[in-house]
Amino acid sequence: MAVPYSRTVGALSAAAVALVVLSACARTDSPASPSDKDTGKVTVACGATEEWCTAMTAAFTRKTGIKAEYVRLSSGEAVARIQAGKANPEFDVWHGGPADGYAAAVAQQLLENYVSPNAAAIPDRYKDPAGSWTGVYVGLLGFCSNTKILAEKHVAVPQSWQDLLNPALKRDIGIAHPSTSGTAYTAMWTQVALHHGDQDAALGYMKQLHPNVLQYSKSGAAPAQQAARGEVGVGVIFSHDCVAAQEQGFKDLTVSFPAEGTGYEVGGVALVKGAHNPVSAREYIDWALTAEAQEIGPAAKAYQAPTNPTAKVSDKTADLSKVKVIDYDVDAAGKAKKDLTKRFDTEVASAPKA
Ligand code: S7P
Repeated sequence: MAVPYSRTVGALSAAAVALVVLSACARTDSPASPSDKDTGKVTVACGATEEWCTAMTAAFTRKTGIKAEYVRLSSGEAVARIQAGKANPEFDVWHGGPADGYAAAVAQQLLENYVSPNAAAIPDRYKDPAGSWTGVYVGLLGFCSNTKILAEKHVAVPQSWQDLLNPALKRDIGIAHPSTSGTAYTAMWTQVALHHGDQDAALGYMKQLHPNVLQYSKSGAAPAQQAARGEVGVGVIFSHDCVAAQEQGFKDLTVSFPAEGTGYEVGGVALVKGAHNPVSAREYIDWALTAEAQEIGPAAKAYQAPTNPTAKVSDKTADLSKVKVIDYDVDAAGKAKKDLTKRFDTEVASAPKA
């Protein structure tokens, strides 16, 4: 039987009202309120590659008509910039970069909770239940080796954290500085986890590694380029950044993972406290959690695993189930970040100058 038009419209309207109510209920924190001012644009502190940040902000604008700008910042820089703008925020959203940086920002009250209705699709292990950050991708820490350089030194591709301490690798390792780089802090916290929470022992490992480090870069992905150019034999980076460098034509690069277990990142997205454009910012966050947004990565040579289980996964993305990972406590890592990086600055190496 044909359903009368008025009943169809009535049913649709009721469904629409229910959807609005449901979505309002889902936004348990920080709902858009009539007092929310918004100029219809969004400024993003973006923690991944320039190419990814450009692709993401452009796609968001295409989808919503909301103008989006970004500034690419390493994790420590993002926290410092958001902190510096606390009274008059420069950014509306932080997107990309390991979630422990977000947890560190929460400790400084720099983020506002926002539970996006789309966060329901994201597995619990990839989001803060209160909505201070929500995961958009997962990346594995690994070793990016230049096989030609290692062969010249008669050193095998490293298969463990212990292998990196080989004296034959003196000044032959590239790693970023944990004060500026979220990647390097992931490496630092991985040591804490591997040493059962003993921060002294973790710093002890970093001190042992120090003579093998050529230099501490500001940004986490830089050691992929150092390894690609043959300046170092091994870069300690997120494995997808090594894959991206291989794609640029650096065929001597190879990825390996440490047998003891490796750390991983959950790349986040979050609303900046006091954002000037909170309505557009929430819309950006909602969008960043969709499969559509998370499928953009590979087109920008970014091969992290999406957190949205319905997003297609690139065949260049590492299979998380095949790599031994440590139990990475994002919250604990974030809370410890300020003190631990300060200790690294004084006990191991000072942070790189801008
Ligand atoms: O290149 C993509 C990516 O590895 O960049 C972020 C990485 O931590 C670089 O930022 P830092 O300079 O702070 O280390 C990751 O979130 C992302 O997967």
